[in-house]
Amino acid sequence: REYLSREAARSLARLLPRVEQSFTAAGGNAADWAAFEQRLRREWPRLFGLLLSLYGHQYDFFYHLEQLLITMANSWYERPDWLKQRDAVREADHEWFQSERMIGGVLYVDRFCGTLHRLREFIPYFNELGLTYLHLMPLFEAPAGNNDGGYAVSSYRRVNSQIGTTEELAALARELECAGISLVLDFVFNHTSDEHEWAQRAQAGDPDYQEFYFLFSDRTLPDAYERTLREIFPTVRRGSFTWRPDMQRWVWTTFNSFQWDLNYANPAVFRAMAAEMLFLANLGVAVLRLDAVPFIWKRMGTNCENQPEAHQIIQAFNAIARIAAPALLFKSEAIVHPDDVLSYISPHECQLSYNPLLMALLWETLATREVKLLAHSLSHRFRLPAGCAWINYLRSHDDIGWTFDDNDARAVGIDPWGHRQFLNAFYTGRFPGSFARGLPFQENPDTGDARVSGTLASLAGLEQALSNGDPTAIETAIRRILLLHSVILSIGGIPLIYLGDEVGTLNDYGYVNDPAKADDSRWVHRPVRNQAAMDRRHDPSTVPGRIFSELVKLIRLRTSLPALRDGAMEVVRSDNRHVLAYVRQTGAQRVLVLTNFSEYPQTIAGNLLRMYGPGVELFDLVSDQPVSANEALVLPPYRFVWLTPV
Ligand code: OTU
Repeated sequence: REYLSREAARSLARLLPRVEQSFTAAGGNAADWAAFEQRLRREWPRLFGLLLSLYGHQYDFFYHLEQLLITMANSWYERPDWLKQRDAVREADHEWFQSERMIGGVLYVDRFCGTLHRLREFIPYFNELGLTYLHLMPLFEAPAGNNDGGYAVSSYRRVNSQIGTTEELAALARELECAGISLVLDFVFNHTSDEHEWAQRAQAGDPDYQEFYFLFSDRTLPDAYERTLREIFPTVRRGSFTWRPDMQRWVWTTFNSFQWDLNYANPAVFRAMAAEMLFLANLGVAVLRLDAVPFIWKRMGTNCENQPEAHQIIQAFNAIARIAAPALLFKSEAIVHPDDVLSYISPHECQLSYNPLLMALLWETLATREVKLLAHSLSHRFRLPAGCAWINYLRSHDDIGWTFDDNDARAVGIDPWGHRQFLNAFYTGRFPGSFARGLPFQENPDTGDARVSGTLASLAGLEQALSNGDPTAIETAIRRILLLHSVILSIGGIPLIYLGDEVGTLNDYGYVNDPAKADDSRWVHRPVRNQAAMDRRHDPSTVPGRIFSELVKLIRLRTSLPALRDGAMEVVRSDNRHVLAYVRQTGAQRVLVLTNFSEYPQTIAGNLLRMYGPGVELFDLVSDQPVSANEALVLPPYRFVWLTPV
């Protein structure tokens, strides 16, 4: 440790004059440099330690350090003033994202409205929903045809020309900010497309760029790695390597054959991606969604997921952001075992993270009508370190995987393997009595593993109910959709709405006619904008109108309740296996939330309401009704209450 701090100080003393010189030569002023230097001095011991551990054994380590610092200083110099102002505001209020006013939305620009230019017309709609955070799905250059929904990035700087320009994106970021909405974009940093300039230079034989990727001339190493690797997209292609006849090389491709994994053991890759990250930050991005974080470091003999170096790399990016783009936050996208999901979440790594466990278990609870696995898992897995927040979502552009912990399941009497088989059968409509219309995704014949595709509404029973024309079933499906949203709006963290779900968008089976999409069932739940439903959103006699108006009501309720800020949440007893109960409290305000996951009325004893509720005479904010804790409360099918004192 002493050695480390001595070397950190020594290296900074050597580097600072050169970095300052380059900053001044570029035209940077003294005040800006002072701000940069102050943050650099604060973060340097941490950044230096991480980089030394990752790359200190390289003969040219010091060269990479110097280049990295120059990149950071130049990026700070180029950072637009409005972003520097936002940096100052958010550094002073670094828990801004814990507010009860935070509501997220996510959409594909091309599928929602075609272009960035047109997206501006929908800002009033986003405001109507109360959005303060908007994630635009990948919109940069990508190969024509199949590009994994944009997750095969050919340039991190050029917007796909069909969607717009980089200048339009930067202008939109500012316009959104003026409307109170922070822009979220992906940082797809595990891989590039095979059409990225780096990959093309590698294909042309440039050895510097060949070292950006994992290339092998024969099967020796790929075979050795594959002994312990998991297959991510087994129905598209077996194994994790792709043969490139033009190069006579095997390329590491964890996902599709056109997505080349980057080699972060090479400091030049780390540095190049840091530059891309800062470019995105300077466009006005407030939160970067770090795609596929588990995969970024490979180690022979392991599954090459969640390696310690993967954490160090993200922490180093975090330190770089603190120095050169201080307001930038990271959102971890790790859809893995809950322990591993948690391992990425810290103020020094990713401040935000998807909550795949809550997502999967809400669907599990809808299928079983029993809350035991959800309540047990949440009771010991929901709490996060201070300064961090969950992103709670119901659906995303991806599949649903059953990522609960096997021992959590066994603890409540559930056989984990059999249960996953049941859930897949239930949500693909193969289980008798199922209300869901989903599709299997990536069924692996070797392991029996599968995941599920489908929109929220189709999985919650609306598609089946509408096709049967059954009014009771339609009502039930609407109740399920609202119940799920009630949980993500009240449980703690940032709720994230998958745009389209707010008006009950159903599966779109048309993707099978497009050869670039046909073998990826996730396209069933990536429909185009549902304008017809959006037009009916204010008409309470329609299904979209019912969902939209009640959802907006819940959103307004959330934003008016300080007790719902941050993530402090306590699961409490309901003594009813169909009812989830939790308490939210901030300062003096306390809210008790009860949710009935069954299609039958359920009773909660008065003594439990008195024990956990915020008083004896209560008020349910959802139904606008008084509730007395002197008597038992009967929750109608799929109903929920948010109880405050009268
Ligand atoms: C992510 O998902 C994206 O969300 C996907 O849309 C992409 O296809 C993929 O990366 C490649 O860029 O396997 O089924 O936790 O579960 O990162 C989705 C890791 C995925 C993976 C996750 C990945």
